[in-house]
Amino acid sequence: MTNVSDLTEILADAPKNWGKWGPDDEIGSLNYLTKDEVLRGVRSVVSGEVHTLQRLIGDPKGDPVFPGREPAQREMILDESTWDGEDAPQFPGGLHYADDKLLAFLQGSTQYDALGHVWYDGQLWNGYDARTTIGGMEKASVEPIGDRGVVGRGVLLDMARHFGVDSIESRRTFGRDDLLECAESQGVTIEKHDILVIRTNHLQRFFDEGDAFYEDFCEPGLAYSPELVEWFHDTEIPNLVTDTIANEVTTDPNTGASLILHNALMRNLGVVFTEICDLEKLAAACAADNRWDFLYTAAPIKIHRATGSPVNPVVIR
Ligand code: UVW
Repeated sequence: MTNVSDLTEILADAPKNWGKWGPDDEIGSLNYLTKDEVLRGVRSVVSGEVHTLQRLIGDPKGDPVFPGREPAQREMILDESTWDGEDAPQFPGGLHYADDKLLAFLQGSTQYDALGHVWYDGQLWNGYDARTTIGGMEKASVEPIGDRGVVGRGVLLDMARHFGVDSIESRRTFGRDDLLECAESQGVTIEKHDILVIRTNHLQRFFDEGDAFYEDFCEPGLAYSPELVEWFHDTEIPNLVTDTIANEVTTDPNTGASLILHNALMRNLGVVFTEICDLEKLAAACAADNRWDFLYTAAPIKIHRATGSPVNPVVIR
């Protein structure tokens, strides 16, 4: 591609939260989720209805992943057929059991990105040197996020419904004003420190289109603008959760750069990203009683030095 602007140039005047929570911070904007914020989330529970947001790993219909990654492969290691052979392990009392293992990209299913997952200019979140990623994340891995857990008031913005479509098409972008208009049309206010959950239902197209889904790949989603980033900064959003593979438009239509918001929000502001969620049942429930806020809870699996890890967020309405 020609005339692609550099992230350094695009984000030259963008705000940063580096140092705000000290020189050793690894959870960024999750620091906003204090005990009071947890209780604010609890107060949004009305009916006790529970929704889980993880997509099935090993879905017989396929697992959507970012180009270059592969879906997880589960391998059966032990099952009843193991005891057909003579070399089968023998246990006192005649115990048999099943075992399996997973070969998986840690970003290849519903997942939390570590804050150090993306960078430019040789620096990660909080200014950590990008060379601390070599061989495993020395800084800003997913482990501290898993350790802390994420609990707060979540708000669902159903952008597909707002745009009057079943699923948002490739490349379509939206910004701050669209989010605010969507919230207004749903009758919900996004408050400071809310966990923002955005539905596009774009991945329906993965299941409908098969391999054609990856042709000229460009997911729809939030597109970079200084106003949008300022809004995230001012509203102190701790966590952006979506049902697309990468939470934002893949290629920015204005600059040609890839995944600008990963850098403007995650690297610079410490906003934690949760991707590839299944929001369909939650969205239907919210639309049915026109209640769009809830208690959001999640904890990615703790993996030492990892760049991200699978998660099954739980929402209580
Ligand atoms: C990339 O950063 C490429 O992808 P994701 O954030 O979706 O894991």
